[in-house]
Amino acid sequence: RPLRVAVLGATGAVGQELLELLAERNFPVAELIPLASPRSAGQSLAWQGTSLVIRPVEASAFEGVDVVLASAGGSVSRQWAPVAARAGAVVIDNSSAFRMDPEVPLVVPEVNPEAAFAHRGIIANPNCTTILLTLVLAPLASRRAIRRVLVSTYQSASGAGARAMEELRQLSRTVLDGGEPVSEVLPHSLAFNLFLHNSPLQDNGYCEEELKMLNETRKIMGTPELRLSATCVRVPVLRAHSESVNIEFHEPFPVQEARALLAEAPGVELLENFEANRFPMPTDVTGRDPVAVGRIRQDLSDANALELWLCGDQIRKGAALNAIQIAELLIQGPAAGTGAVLPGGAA
Ligand code: A2P
Ligand code: 11C
Repeated sequence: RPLRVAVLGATGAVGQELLELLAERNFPVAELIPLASPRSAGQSLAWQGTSLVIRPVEASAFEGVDVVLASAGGSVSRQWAPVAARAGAVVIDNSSAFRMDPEVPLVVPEVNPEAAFAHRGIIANPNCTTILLTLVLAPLASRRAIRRVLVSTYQSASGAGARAMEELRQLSRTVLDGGEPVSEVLPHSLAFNLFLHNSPLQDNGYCEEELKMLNETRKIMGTPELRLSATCVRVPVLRAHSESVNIEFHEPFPVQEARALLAEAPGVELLENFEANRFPMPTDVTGRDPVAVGRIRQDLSDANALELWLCGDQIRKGAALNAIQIAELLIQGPAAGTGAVLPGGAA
């Protein structure tokens, strides 16, 4: 049956994409309820040829709601996700609030679909850089166990929200006009610049985003001992994240075999042309679903390691698309007997 769907944070970068994807994917929506802060409440929003009034978040907003797609930040989720779950909705939460809670599944549908069905009202949508990484690690790990991952990220402004994207446009104009760019959204101006990720630094010298990559990758892949070290960087790109990934196995992994696996992997697109020196770029994936991977090569310094490069749309697969795929998975139900879900399978 069609569902009553609330989008919490409907005016944000991810919220807007959620609305677009619900329409584009013909998600079975009986009623769409856009929720945002009191700043936006009362304003109207166009969706599927109708005009919807944005409502403020309050307990009554979740009555009779089947699915809440939440993307309004951690503190809003912490406050309202349990309220919505108690009201009987399934909350798919894009914030980091519940990701490491052992009772909350953390799901990338192509990687650990079966985990979704153990939910108790809240399912966490992973960090964007982590989603993109696991899509590429999982097919390789299914063939040979991973010993260690070293990853550097090149993260777009979209990861910091709609205001950061708008500010990148504005401050780029400021620089071109000879002015001094001053950021009000991020710690530094991103215009013609880059800086280490702006999440809080921990005592061990890593920032929160880097530790999310470690902890969330372990949980999604079901490998609590996985060794992974990340360096996360914010770059002046609008909405797609890139990652340079070094993956060490316990034995050599032939490049051709890895390439063939990734070419077939769900959610992944191989984009590599060594003759033309043409590999994934943020503009190749902007507004698109797959994670593009390329320049898969033998690590010259380690016979057991591969190097590769990937790009994925942070707002789509890194956030909104993954959340909607989780909701679609719940509608399909677990495939009988296996716990896995067949694409397009019926409940
Ligand atoms: P609003 O536009 O009313 O501020 P982004 O990540 O792109 O910055 O978007 C954040 C989203 O979260 C927006 O939709 C924003 O709504 C929403 N939001 C922020 N604070 C709250 C809050 N206290 N209650 C509900 N929604 C909020
Ligand atoms: C970024 N990945 O690009 C972050 C934003 O854990 O959901 C989202 C943080 C998260 O800055």
